[in-house]
Amino acid sequence: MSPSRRRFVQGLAMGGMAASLGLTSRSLWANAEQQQKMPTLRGTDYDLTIGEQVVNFTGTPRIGTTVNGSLPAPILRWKEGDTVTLRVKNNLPESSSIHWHGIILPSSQDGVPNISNGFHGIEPGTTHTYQFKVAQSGTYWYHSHSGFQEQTGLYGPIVIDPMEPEPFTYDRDYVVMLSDWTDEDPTVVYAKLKKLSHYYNFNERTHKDLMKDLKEKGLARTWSERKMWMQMRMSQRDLADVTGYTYTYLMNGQTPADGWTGLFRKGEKVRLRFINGSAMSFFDVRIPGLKMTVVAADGQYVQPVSVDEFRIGVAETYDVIVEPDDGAYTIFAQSIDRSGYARGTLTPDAGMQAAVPPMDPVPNLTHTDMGMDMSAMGHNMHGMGGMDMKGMDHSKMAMGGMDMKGMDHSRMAMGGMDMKGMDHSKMAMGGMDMKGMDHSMMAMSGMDMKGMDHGPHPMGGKSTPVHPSDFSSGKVVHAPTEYGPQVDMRAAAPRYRLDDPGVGLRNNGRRVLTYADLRNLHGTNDPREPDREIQLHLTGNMERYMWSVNGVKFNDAEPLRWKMGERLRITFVNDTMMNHPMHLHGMWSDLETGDNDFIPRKHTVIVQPGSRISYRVTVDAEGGWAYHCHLLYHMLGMFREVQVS
Ligand SMILES: [Cu+2]
Repeated sequence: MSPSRRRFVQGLAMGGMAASLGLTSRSLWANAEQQQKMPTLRGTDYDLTIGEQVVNFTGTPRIGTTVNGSLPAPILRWKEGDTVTLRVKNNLPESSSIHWHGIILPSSQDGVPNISNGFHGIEPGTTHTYQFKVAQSGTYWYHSHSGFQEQTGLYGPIVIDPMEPEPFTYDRDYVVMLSDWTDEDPTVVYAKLKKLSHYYNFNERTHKDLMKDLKEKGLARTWSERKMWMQMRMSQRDLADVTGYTYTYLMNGQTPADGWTGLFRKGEKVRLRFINGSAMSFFDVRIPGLKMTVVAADGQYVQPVSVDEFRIGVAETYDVIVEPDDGAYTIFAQSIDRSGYARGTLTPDAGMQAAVPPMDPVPNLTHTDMGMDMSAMGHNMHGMGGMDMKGMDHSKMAMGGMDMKGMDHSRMAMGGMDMKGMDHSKMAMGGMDMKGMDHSMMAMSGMDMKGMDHGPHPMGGKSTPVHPSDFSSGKVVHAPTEYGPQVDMRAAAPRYRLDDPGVGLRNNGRRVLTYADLRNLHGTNDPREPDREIQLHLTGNMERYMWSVNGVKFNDAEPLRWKMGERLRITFVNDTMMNHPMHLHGMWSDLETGDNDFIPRKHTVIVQPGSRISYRVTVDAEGGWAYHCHLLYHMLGMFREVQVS
């Protein structure tokens, strides 16, 4: 197959649709611009048909899941204040559903089978009608909440025009939907992950890496570092479960070979509505040569912030405004593990393209990402590797009557820090009276334990009551259900890292957006303090590809029961080495960034590995709601039902 022929086939995202339009390959080329446009449906009344169709992203025809013959599904363009009616016909041979992601609506319209009130999915051959009032504006999306249909194509953008004029101006408005496509059957992908969790991960460090480390760091340090990672049975390259080995990354349904094209005229301001509609992929997005002004996050206006780059977790959305000069620019979205990228071009001329930058090097996870911030411990782990912990007098650790013998120190010996062996239940950070504890005593052999930050308060002798607005002062408690073979790691020192751009984006010379940059444009919507706090630990056993919340998988978990009218603080602690995009249906997540006056609202929040993060939820929507990690293959276990009454 000639390169041009191959490119053509790869770019032909909608084989079936093109055929139905009666277009030849020649006229398809001529209509390249037309094909670049995502189909858009407008108004208040919609007929959507979910079906199967032949698609071809890689040169091999496959069956995709489409809406009205389109993959991604058409852009739905609503107006704030309208009541929309959507009749969804299911032509698949299996039950289906559509969930309106980030849309505030009654539980019965949310589209999650067996959780949304009275909704049990759309059976084959039947039509289900959704109807609700559109109470918000901005950029959102919709997707199936049945099986693995989201992976095979059932996702599409939602753009809601506001009633009030927007707080910024622009001349052009494009949706940029990022997604991941695999030629494999998603059930096969999942089965492979269950058998071998790193099946798709070819980023494991190589012999070449080892030689490089030996040269740069010397034998002792290299050995101790490697030993530590091995003892923890962890990989520094657990960045993505499913990678470019099977994925083709798409921008508005276009492969990197073809690339999506957005046209502009010189002098125009262009609004780009980024939506991550992937099943599993985080993207780091930049447009070399252009600053991006972030104006909305998850559909909600934020105070404009100018950046070079942002990370977009699965299910998040960001609106940015760019002001291109008279040239072509590449919209470059590399996957978090640098195994591939999605690509598009902003250009004044359909025939003009810009250079595609090389991908950044594959980053290594650090101790920060494990919830063990060794830099905060006064010296890094390398030093610990050579430290003789056996000689340490453990009796000194029995501080203020706290029996530390229960903590298995033999497992801590050397750089190992075997997280399995480090039994936090014995440390009972939660209920224990730590007042009498002498911190100076904890400085074990020069290892500053202050860096093992269980929060500013809990170990500090102060008994000052925690002010509810101080989200960062809570204690970290590992529940008893976190102990067992279902959990292979617990973060020892999970820290708030709102200003951390995350693994692979630190100190890269570019101005990278962080959650600390997000400030609500109009001020905090609900200034009430939280009435109570719920701590949810994101847990898993990576080796067995088991995912859970507080060590309990969805099937074994009781629903979370919340009361109408209460104001909650949810604190997530990520006890794993991966980013999890946590999505609460039906209610806003008011992200605590430290600025109480301008709390940004989100529907999906990335919880970085080994970190914690807090948001407030005003419980204002009755009924059943889904609450889950939006990574498709984590979701089966890392999921909770919420019942509000
Ligand atoms: Cu969702």
